[in-house]
Amino acid sequence: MNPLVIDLAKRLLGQNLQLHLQNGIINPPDNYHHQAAWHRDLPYQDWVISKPLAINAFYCLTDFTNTNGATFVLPYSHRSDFFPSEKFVIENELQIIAPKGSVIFFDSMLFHRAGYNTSSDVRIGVNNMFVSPIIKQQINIPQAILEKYHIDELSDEEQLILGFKFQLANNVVEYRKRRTNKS
Ligand SMILES: O=C(O)CCC(=O)C(=O)O
Repeated sequence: MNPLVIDLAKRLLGQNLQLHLQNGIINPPDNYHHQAAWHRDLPYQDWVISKPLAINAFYCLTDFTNTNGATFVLPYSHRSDFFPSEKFVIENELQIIAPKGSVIFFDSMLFHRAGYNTSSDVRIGVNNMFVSPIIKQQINIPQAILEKYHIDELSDEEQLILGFKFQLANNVVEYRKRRTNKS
């Protein structure tokens, strides 16, 4: 809910957006990391779009250094509908060196990967992916939240970000009732 992050996400995605997923990154020394291959976070998509549909806010909980496997990105690759040549990758890949507490913000279609950790320390981060609500959540976050919280404990803004406002109607009547209430 960091207001700077939410504000930036809204500038890019519009006022209606939801959290698609959160994943923790634990990159231990001298270990293959399963995110070490180039990928987009809207996975397996070989198209591009003129405006972002999804944005990552990747919180660095430790320093991200050139020895502990800091994230590599391929600049501008979110604008390419195919994976670039090996030559392009070698010449353009960029490692994001960032101190603990930084947030790396990028279009989720940008090709990126974890680096190999040759240091003696674990690299840790939390990735938050925000999407236009036409993209569904990876898990049903509202349902998971309601196992612990009552909806009244959440502000309107929290309900929006967590996806409460974009749940599927269970049937046509429910859908029409929602539309009527809106108007
Ligand atoms: O470990 C990293 O720096 C990359 C993480 C990643 O690719 C992801 O969470 O999608």
